[in-house]
Amino acid sequence: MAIEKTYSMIKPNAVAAGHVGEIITRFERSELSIERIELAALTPEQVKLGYEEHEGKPFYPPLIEFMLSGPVVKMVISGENAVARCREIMGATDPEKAEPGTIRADFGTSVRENAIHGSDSPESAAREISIYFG
Ligand code: DAT
Ligand code: MG
Repeated sequence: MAIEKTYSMIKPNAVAAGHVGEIITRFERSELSIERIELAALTPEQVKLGYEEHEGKPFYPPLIEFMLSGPVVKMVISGENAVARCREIMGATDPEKAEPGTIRADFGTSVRENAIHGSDSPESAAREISIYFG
């Protein structure tokens, strides 16, 4: 199995609600490692580039606005199959469809405000680490 890196970020709703510690604990208790972590306000340029694939979709403008509504916690997470494993720990995009015990099931409040982001491939991870960490 491949050792990979993935990009993850705790979204503004979960930071504002005070769930950062609990979310980080889930990664610390997993076999994955947090390599890098930083609380930051994103720039409009970062968010637009990060979500470029969704430009033109109806949910895109409110998504950009939401991601700029408060600070996020940016992370680089590494380990075996980190991309897929991180997405398992996160749960499905829609918190109502996410497996019980996943981060999105427990801390997501809507499809948009689903508490956490995780890259969808090693290529996206490399791109997103460069966008968000520079
Ligand atoms: P994921 O974050 O699981 O990779 P995605 O890449 O399809 O999901 O979408 C990116 C984000 O956009 C997602 O985390 C929340 C928002 N989003 C996606 N579909 C949505 C929808 N139908 N309504 C509102 N927001 C949506
Ligand atoms: Mg995605």
